[in-house]
Amino acid sequence: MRPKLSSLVSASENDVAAPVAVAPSVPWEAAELIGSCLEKAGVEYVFGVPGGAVEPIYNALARSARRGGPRPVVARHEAGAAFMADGYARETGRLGVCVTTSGPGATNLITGIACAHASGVPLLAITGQSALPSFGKGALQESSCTGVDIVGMFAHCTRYSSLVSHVDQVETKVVSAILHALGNPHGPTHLSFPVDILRSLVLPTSASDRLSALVRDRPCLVDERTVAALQAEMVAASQIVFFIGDGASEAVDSIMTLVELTGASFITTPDAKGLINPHHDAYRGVFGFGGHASAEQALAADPDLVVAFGTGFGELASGGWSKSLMNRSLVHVDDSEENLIRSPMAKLHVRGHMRTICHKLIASWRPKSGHVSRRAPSASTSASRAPRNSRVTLQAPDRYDSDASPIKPQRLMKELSARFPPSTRFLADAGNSLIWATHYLEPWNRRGMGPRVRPLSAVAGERRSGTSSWLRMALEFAPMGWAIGASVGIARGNPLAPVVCITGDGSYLMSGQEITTAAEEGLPVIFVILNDHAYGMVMHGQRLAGAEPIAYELTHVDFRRMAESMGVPGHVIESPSDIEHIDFAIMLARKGPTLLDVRIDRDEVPPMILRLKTLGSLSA
Ligand SMILES: Cc1ncc(C[n+]2csc(CCOP(=O)(O)OP(=O)(O)O)c2C)c(N)n1
Repeated sequence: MRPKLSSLVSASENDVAAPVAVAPSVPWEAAELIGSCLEKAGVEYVFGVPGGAVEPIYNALARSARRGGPRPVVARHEAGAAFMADGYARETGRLGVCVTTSGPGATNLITGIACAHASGVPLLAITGQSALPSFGKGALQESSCTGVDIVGMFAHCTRYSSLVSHVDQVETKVVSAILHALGNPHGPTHLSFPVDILRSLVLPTSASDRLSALVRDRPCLVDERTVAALQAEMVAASQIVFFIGDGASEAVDSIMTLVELTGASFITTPDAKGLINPHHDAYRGVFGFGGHASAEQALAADPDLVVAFGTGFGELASGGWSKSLMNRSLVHVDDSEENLIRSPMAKLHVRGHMRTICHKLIASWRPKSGHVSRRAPSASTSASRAPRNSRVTLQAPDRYDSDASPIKPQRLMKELSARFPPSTRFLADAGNSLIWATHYLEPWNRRGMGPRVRPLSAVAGERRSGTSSWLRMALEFAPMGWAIGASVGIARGNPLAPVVCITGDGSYLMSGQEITTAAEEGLPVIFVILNDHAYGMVMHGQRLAGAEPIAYELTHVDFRRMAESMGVPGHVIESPSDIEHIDFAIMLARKGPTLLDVRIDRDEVPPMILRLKTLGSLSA
């Protein structure tokens, strides 16, 4: 039976700006109408690559940019545009929008849209089409159902994909696509517009009148009965572990309060590490891919209650669906039905708005007699550079401190953690970057340092999104190059926070051209390339599995010179001492990107055994 949900909080969940577009009383071009709907939905930027079939949209964006409305950000490849829109949406909580021309522009976009689909990121993809009367006649770059069927292709990786075949559909379909993208669960949507439709004149209807309010005011529904059941479980339990997934971002400050009240310890998925303070004394590390033995031990100690917040238990997040996590001690708290159906073995599912659920648990918390709450860690202690959290065990602590040359990737993570300010947004790309960052990156982020500390979103230099994270990754689809585009989108969405993109040389050779978009936009993104002249993850995977050593070597590239040829300053780092010669203050003050070409010790083995086991390359 579907549980009854009640609404506790009517406050809006989004910080979307008030609309400024004014609808004319005379007909206007459909492309203008699209721009006005985007503006009502709080859209500031449209990431994309232009082309003939979307020329009317760029014309509309040019006019909108002049009056301070949505404006284009031009990527170098359409997948990069989708990754930028993805990063922007994750950082701001707003809708990410990307636009491409028909045919190859649209097909280039697909990897980025598929990635957003796998991660549940709210995007709207707009593609062009040749004019309706030309369908079926072999028009240039035709992508209708009689050509390369782009609406059909996107149907498999979006929540809504539609061809707008009449001008009177424009407003309704744009509103539908926006609301589907921002609905529950979030995800990408797609609209394809024939160029003659974009140029057609249309009178606005009332379909988008309520769009701003619908986007802004999200109900905070919870299932009261199961919240009470969880409350009882928590009071009865003597040992509680919280398992935090990346879907728990809006609730994480409240989860930290629950950690203090209940004395629970907590672990995270790799992509939720950025939501918490890794120096918190109740933290036991990352569970899953690239994670820590201490997190596994927290579950192996057989806690009587494991409460999972905001996770779909994907392969890399769940340690390959580990039985130590997915068993009868599990309670799953989530607002996503898609996530909830992934934990059928759980003893309880608590469905609803996670922050509201946590507020209810906090308000009604009555500990057993004799129970002592954990003392909130003090912000001042944490802000000073105390020793690292010894409760989170590292695979190779000696490498973390090693002065050896070439620089160890573990030591590089230590340096990145220490050298950038707490507000920094790190991104880790597919490949070994993701593993090294998951395991070894530990910046001094103050999240969860006691109730008197302002939440992360209120710290100077932070922009309110309710989804702030200091470490982002695309854990589900994991396309190489995601972090490169996404870092541009995050920087565009939050110009006050430094952005550090950790990527591999293989990924950079695939997508590094987007650095020129960062330069054009004047965005302070630091691109850190783990240069091992190899597809390192492939090389180590083959070595660990005893497979044929093949197809991993890459050309030696001097990425600093490559960056300099694009007008971007760069540094080569071969040993830890090279880092001393870099002026980080100057780098951070720069209105534009910087590239660090780090020649790492490529023989260091990242903690990646788990993936090989689930692939069947190693015996379990
Ligand atoms: C688009 C795409 N192609 C292929 C892969 C498979 N893959 C995963 S990691 C990897 C190697 C990445 O090499 P590099 O970017 O140099 O990073 P490293 O592992 O060396 O740090 C490959 C080929 C992928 N994830 N995405």
